[in-house]
Amino acid sequence: MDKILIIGACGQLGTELTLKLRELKGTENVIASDLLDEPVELLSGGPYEKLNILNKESFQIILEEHNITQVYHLAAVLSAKGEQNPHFAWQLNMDSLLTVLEAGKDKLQKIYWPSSIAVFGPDTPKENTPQNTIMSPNTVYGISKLAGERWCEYYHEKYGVDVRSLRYPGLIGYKALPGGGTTDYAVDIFHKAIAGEKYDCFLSENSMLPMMYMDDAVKATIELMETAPENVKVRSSYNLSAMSFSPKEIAEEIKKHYPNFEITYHPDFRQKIADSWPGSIDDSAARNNWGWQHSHGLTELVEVMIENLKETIVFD
Ligand code: VAH
Repeated sequence: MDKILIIGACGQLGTELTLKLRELKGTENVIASDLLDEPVELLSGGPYEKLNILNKESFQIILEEHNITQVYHLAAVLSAKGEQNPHFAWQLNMDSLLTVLEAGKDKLQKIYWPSSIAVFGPDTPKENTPQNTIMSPNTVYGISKLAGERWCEYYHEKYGVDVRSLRYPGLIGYKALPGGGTTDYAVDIFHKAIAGEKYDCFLSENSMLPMMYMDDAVKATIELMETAPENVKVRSSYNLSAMSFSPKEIAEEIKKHYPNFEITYHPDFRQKIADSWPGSIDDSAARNNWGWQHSHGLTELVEVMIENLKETIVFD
């Protein structure tokens, strides 16, 4: 029986991945962990451990106490926050990954670690960005994710560690808020529109970025982790894609539901980050190697987000 530890379980992706894994594997077999004293409400129905993954001893104790066989290591400082605290972002993103990879040598059967389209940079081909191409990230987050991909492939080839990874686009869900990313506008915009408020976007209207509905990201993650090892032909990290849109395009789609919704654009420091990333991604390797298929495009995304958020947000 798999015993899974999720590090960073209370984050935007972690919350949803924990819920889905508990549904599939049994609540008691999925231990959530994060820096908080108590888990977020949505995760309060299952086992939780307070964990600072930079504390190696605490991590080892949890592995032993729960007989953990798999780790999903999601804790990281994202792109925008990383630029405000570069050295800490590098320390957390890198030291924690190496701690988990070391455990993969003799204690863990499988490891999942998320990468990002942030590994690409200004010199990368912008459209239909290939799996293997020029990678010149110019954010600490992107640099740490590129270095992390190299470490993952190194530990697999040198020590046989079964570590698997996906280069996520911007992730959009309604169960948990994002924290410190450049694509967070694509979640914020729904909360404003549904509350009847104007949204002031921190990116310019034509900033085209790869995006994905959270359920698709969770599905891809679990499918990658569950597929047979021989199907995992990329041990750095797989490109993953569903759709691309600009702030103007998602605003237009939202206006089909909220005709009076207004958006303004005041780009801030995150515009330079967004400009360094691709506009669209070629994920044919994931589709060919382990059968990846996305299910939500922009129309379906807007419908499902509004359907679920309007129950919880009061319209002014
Ligand atoms: C960020 N949401 O904005 C993350 C993600 C592709 C973007 O890695 O930093």
